[in-house]
Amino acid sequence: MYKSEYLNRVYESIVKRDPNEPEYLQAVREVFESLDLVVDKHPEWEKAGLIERFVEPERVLEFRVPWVDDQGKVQVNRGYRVQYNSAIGPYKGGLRFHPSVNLSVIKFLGFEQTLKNSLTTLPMGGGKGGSDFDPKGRSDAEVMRFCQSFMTEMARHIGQFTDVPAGDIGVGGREVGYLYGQFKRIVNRFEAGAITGKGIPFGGSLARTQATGYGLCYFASEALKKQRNDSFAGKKVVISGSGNVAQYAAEKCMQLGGTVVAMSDSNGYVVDERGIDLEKLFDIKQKRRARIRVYAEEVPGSEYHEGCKGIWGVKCDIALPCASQNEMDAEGARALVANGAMGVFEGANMPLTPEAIAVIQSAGLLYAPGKASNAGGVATSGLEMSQNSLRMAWSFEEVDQKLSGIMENIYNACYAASEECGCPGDLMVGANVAGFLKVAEAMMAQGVV
Ligand code: NDP
Ligand code: 2IT
Repeated sequence: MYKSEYLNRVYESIVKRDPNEPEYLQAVREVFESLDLVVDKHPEWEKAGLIERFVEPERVLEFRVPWVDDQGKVQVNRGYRVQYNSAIGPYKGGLRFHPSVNLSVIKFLGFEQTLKNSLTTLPMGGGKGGSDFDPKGRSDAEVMRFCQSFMTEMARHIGQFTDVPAGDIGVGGREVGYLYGQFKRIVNRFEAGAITGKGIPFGGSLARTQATGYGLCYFASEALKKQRNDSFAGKKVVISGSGNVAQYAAEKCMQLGGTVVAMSDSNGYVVDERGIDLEKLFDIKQKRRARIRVYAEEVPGSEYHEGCKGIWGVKCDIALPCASQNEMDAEGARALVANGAMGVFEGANMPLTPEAIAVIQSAGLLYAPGKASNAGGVATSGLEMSQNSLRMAWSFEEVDQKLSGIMENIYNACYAASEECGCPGDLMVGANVAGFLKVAEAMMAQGVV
């Protein structure tokens, strides 16, 4: 499969060991394809067992999360924390609460996070966690009891110098607040740097809420400018999802002169050719926690379509998949190409199947992998940790400016690595190689650990 015998051997060994982890194997395969271009230049890696160590998480925690629902019935969920790699800093990465969560999903996310965090230029290792708990339809009190139970176990494994969780799907400001409250109570310390995405009054950073979506648009703007001499101005944009990342990607897109014509949730999508009314969307999603269908019921001229995948058939110039893994397959990618789109930038983690990536890249569209283009969220989490250590709070503008600089640096690092690998503009290769080289250098320097 790969030119490198070493990579073939390592890949076979993980398939043998974890055959039932499709998402994890998918993420590894993509990165190995890129490493195949550089591994020959580093014979020292094989001797040091570097890649074998890299594909094995440092620690995997799996635990019971018992809690009592509003009817007084005991519920039991499964919790995870994968402490993936600490070569360049404490484990760092979000928590996902969604019924689809399993070990394969958390391992793929931890693996991607390690390379992403390396790209941010900040000193953060990689980790990810979560639970198969479904917050949908649960009362605030149930969500609080669940978070408290989850943290009662997780508290012993995290800390500002050890492992720093944050949000992801199903974990936003409300959940982080409950998690932090229970953590503080258990450790009897105000250790703000142990969790990021906190509320502003208790150590959160301004612009963290916006950071992933804004950062995605800053990254896309760099690619448009440098590779197409173009910008968001006048572009039609389709954004999947309508959660944290999608909402602020939409806001920044509009500020940059784009028109967001469609957005979705896990039930369906809305099309509004005049541009999505963000005030309405924020009200529906942030305040009412309602379905996106309500948008079409309340905004004349917009349409609702059941099912998510059809969203890629909505004509646009730029697509920003911001919902979940494997949400765009080859058929979706072909629809975008047929409609003349110019670029796809991932806000979600691994939203394109490998077949979809092949369709997009071979048609010559701009393509950026999530580990580069969605890194603004965790980068701003890193800035939150810095502020917590300094016991200071920076202004929104200061954080936003730093975020924009970081995204520009990530783009430049990915582009430079793509050139060095002989495929200029292949930002997937660039992100994988640039992210890995730094982790590899740190692991080599630290010996066999
Ligand atoms: P949210 O929970 O805020 O929103 C998730 C959105 O995606 C919702 O609209 C949800 O719809 C939809 N969705 C979730 N699962 C599926 C699915 N299986 N099929 C279709 N739609 C789905 O999460 P975020 O916005 O924070 O996260 C979105 C993506 O961005 C994830 O891939 C996450 O890993 C990634 N990411 C998040 C970062 C962050 O800082 N939050 C940073 C970097 C990446 P519904 O409400 O119906 O479930
Ligand atoms: O996938 C991601 O980068 C996140 N969910 C954000 C992680 C973080 O620690 O801010």
